[in-house]
Amino acid sequence: MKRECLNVYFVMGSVDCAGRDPKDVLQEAIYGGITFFQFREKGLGAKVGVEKKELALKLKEICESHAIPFIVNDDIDLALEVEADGVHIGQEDASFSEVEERLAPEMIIGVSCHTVEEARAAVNDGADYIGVGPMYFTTTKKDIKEVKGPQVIIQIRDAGLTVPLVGIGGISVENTAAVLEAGADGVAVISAISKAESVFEAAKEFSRCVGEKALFTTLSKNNH
Ligand code: TZP
Ligand code: MG
Repeated sequence: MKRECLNVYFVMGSVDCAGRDPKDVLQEAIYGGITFFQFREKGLGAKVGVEKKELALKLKEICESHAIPFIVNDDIDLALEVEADGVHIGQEDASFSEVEERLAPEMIIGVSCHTVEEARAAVNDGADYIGVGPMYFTTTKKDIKEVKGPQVIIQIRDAGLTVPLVGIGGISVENTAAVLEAGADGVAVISAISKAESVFEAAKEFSRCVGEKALFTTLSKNNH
């Protein structure tokens, strides 16, 4: 996969939308410039069964009509049923080999990593991209591991791992530059977009931030 796809990776489920319709939230985020989407239907009040599948299908349709990849968090059955573009798994979810075996070969597999060792293992397994965090404190995920900060991304890059990578956890427009400067290709964001007063403006701001960084990197490469 192209690493630019990961520039602004929006992650969301119905409970993250501050009472708004997730379809509207996703649509606005797409208009604002997100580049990747993960359906993460988790937490208190999250939809299950048929309702979860119906929502997944609607969100997938919105993504599809804007050529935004649609990834399902930790639910291989659902990903297959709705013909998602891929699956995202955490360290406590199904094993990489099980996921790989069940998915079609072209489907994307993303893995959450917290350390250099986990990142190396994910790369050896064949992960298409990794999500690294939590970068900063967050209340969105209840069982977060120790806050790592952008430092862990620096360590992963220093270890020679060039895998497409996003930082996740407590990411805001203000701290995006630090995450990118550490070596991330993009940022994965839930609440700073899904709960923003204007989802459109928030997504647009992230998109501008990541775009500026990309431009700066290209210019400095060309000057050296
Ligand atoms: N994985 C690590 S932190 C996190 C996930 C899913 C939550 C990120 O949410 P927010 O609102 O962007 O901090
Ligand atoms: Mg998980």
